[in-house]
Amino acid sequence: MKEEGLSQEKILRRINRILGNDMNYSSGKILGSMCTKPLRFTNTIYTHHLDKNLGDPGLWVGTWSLERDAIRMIGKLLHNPEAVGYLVTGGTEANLIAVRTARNHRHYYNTKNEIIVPESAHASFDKAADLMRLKIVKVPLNEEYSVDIEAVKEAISPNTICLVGIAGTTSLGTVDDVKALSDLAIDNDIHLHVDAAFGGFVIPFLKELGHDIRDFDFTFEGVRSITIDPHKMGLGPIPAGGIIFRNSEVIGTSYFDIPYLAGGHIRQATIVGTRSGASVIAMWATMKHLGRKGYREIVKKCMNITNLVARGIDEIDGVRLVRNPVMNVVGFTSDVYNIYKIDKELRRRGWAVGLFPDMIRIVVMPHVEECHVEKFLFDLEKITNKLVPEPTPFHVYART
Ligand code: 0PR
Repeated sequence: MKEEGLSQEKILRRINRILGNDMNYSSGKILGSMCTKPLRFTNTIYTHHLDKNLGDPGLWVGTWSLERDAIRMIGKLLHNPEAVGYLVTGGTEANLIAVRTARNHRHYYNTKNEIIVPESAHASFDKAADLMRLKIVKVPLNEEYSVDIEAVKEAISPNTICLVGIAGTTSLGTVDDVKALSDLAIDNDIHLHVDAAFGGFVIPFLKELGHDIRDFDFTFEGVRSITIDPHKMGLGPIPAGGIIFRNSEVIGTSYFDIPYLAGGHIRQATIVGTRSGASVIAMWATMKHLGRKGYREIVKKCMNITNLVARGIDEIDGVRLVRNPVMNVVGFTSDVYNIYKIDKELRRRGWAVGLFPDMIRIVVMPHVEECHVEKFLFDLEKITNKLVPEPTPFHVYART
């Protein structure tokens, strides 16, 4: 930092110049992100409340009451009016809190140490296992890319403290058989956590639109907690993740006492202390404003465009869908071309897709329009026409 500060105009000019290097959602080139542009209304509200800190909720009792109301709204979406929880920094923190709560269960604290997750689980579970020194057991997927229930059954041991099911996997958007997982969790008295970070704001609306998609929420007795992220398909601002518990008893072993706060003594189960009130207020307002109808329309548009992408990929020689999309996530691969080279060529043309070990992922978020997808398919076809057939060195998984 220099002794003398710069003028605001000079700084703004510099910011504009530097941020010119950022990508932006409106370009339509961001095809591999699970975040999107919030509504202008959401942004306006967010920027008005940047000083609100839910780490000390006694000072911000109005904001705090909006958080409880937002959690109630999300709880009802997940068929549980008794739900309790927090809006946190994202899916990673939400999953950390869930695993910690499972670990703290009075029957197994300090004696049991294994969590069972599908192979498709997000890296946040590796982080949780690492931070809490738990053993993470990864269970293979079946032919439809959801977790193999028989394999979960076999993996359960006297040391298991938590089963994880995913509703909207990071790679393909598939939904695990949460009913079967719930039965296993009840039979074995294990915490079942559902990671619906992405699918939580998609599946309920797909159901309302008549899609045949699996249930995943508190309707199943064994589900004790759910991650559902506003800053993905909830159209909330960053940061906004959600961790929702079946009831206050489930979360009861996870509180830390923080007695000295300016707003008075609280109990807190979040990982972070100081926490964005602006995110909570903006998210509450976004849900109130969109209502189920608003979300349904957004999901409908995303699915229409998803179907366009899927059909388009199907029609291009040399590439193929990994599976029919269940929600607005599309995975494709190639038996003819090196997909890492396809990814490289797409990037050269400005497309930001997701590259997984064996496929390329597209997420059709609300900022993706039909015209973007048409341009993308045009480029993809051009690339495949130009590439020399060559197998993908799947063992490499590096940008070539
Ligand atoms: N659970 C699932 C199922 C997820 O897909 C993700 C993130 C998380 C948990 C963790 O959420 P946070 O990132 O909020 O902690 N899924 C995205 C992914 O890894 C995150 C993302 C978002 C990546 C935007 C890229 C991007 O541009 O693909």
